[in-house]
Amino acid sequence: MDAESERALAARVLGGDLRAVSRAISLIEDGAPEGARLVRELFSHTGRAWVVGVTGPPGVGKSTLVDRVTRVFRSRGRRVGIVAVDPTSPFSGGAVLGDRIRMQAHAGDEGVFIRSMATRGRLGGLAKAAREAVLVLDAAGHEVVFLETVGVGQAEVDITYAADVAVVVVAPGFGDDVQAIKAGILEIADVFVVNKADCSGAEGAVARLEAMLSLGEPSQEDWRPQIIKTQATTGDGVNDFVSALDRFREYAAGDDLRYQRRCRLEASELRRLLGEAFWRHVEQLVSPSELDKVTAQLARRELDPYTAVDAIMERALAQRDADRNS
Ligand SMILES: Nc1nc2c(ncn2[C@@H]2O[C@H](COP(=O)(O)OP(=O)(O)OP(=O)(O)O)[C@@H](O)[C@H]2O)c(=O)[nH]1
Ligand SMILES: [Mg+2]
Repeated sequence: MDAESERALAARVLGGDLRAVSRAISLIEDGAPEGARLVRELFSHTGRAWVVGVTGPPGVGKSTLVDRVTRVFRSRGRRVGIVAVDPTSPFSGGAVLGDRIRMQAHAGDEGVFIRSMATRGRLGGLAKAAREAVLVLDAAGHEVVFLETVGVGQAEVDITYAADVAVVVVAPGFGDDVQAIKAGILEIADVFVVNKADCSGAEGAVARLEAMLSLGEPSQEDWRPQIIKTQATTGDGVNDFVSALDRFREYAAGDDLRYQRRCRLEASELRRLLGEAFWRHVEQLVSPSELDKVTAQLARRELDPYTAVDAIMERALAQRDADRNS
């Protein structure tokens, strides 16, 4: 793809063309340089979407809930984007089918864009791809973007970093419900949902969450995470959930919290991109066999890792100076 067609694609994304959005996300998912250049084109047009991170154990009803909430935002005339990460988790094989059913529910509605992203064994790259997919949806004019992840590992915590509000969903009897959530996720939650309120044990799950919350540090000093009970299949409690989201949005705007969180996200993105860029630079400079030699020296304790890093850094910087002067 040449620069001109990339700019054309970016322009179509900005115009809200959903096929262009789909193509752009594919390029990003492939990790192609075109994806990075697209982000460059689009970035200044982003930052308007309200990003709702929804995470929780497999099968608790996250997709069903997002679907319900999407209907509410559609009735308010908002364009909604949904990025569902790891639908092929080994814990819930049927989820891709579920996503397909859900896409049918909004079929023909140009105001809803749904995209699933599989891990395909590259967790590190997934947080980046998900974050950039959100940027594309944002640039295309989606006012609300849901970022659904299965909350089982550190990668999901990282992904939730890209959200303006973090929602954790649990359900009674699901892998010990509350215990199944990774500790780090409890701390980032702004709103809790106990879904499947029709199933026995929902009250118990609420009580266990309350107990856990009283022990841990809240995500914000003066925001006590709310616990909402829902039955996503019927829509019961969904309005309460939307109200909780609205309240948090107001709170976050007033407190400049949204801006602070974005600073935190951009700081970590910047660090990650710098690391990647520096590593690419090193790879051009130091051959794989040389790196193998260093690795072997480290393993044999002939060299310590800090000295190794210093030496490589110095070489990279010296090379840059030499390139400049030539
Ligand atoms: N009884 C009951 N079942 C529900 C409720 N909400 C969702 N389900 C069912 O739970 C199953 C899983 O729902 P999903 O929405 O796919 O759950 P998920 O958390 O997105 O699942 P993964 O993405 O695979 O982790 C489906 O069969 C839903 O119909 C509810 O409130 N009550
Ligand atoms: Mg799902």
